[in-house]
Amino acid sequence: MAFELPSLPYSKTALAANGMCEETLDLHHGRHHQAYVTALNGFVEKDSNLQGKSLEDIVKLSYNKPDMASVFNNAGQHWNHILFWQCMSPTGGGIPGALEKKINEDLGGVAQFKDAFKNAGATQFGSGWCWLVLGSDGKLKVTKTPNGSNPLATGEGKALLGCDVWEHSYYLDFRNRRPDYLQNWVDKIANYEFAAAQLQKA
Ligand code: MN3
Repeated sequence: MAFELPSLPYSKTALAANGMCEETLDLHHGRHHQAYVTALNGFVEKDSNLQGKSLEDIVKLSYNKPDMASVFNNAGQHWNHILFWQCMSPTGGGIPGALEKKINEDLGGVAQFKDAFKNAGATQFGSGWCWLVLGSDGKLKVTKTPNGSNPLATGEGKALLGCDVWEHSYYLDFRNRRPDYLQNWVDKIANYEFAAAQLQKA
């Protein structure tokens, strides 16, 4: 069973008013994410050890294995983008009470969380991701990973929210201004309802 590109949970124009234009979503979903899925399926086709494995299993078994770097990059990026589409919403930006309380307890407040998240994304040198993670100690933390890596692979915890800081994610809307993309993302695009639901399920 080949891996498939999931549909976006909103239309390609749905985030335009919030700072992510149709062309960004069209290219990012239809070209970039599709390319990771196609490449991953190509690797699975050629390697019987990968056949029948879940995406999560492939991410974990290929992590930090030099001879599986290409498999990991594409599997990680498929996993990351499946999450990323759900982490955005046309009605984003509002933080549900239960999540806000947890952010206040573990991260010192919403402003501190947003600063830490923006800083993680802005200081990820080159391509990568920044995350809001529920650690194994039960506390929220903000982390970053390079390229296609993620908290599932590193074992840092359960990802509640992930933001793509590869240039293809923001260049059409914000040019080279990654900090502005991140500010806009945490204020207007981030789907904290989804993050709260992930926290609830954990
Ligand atoms: Mn991307």
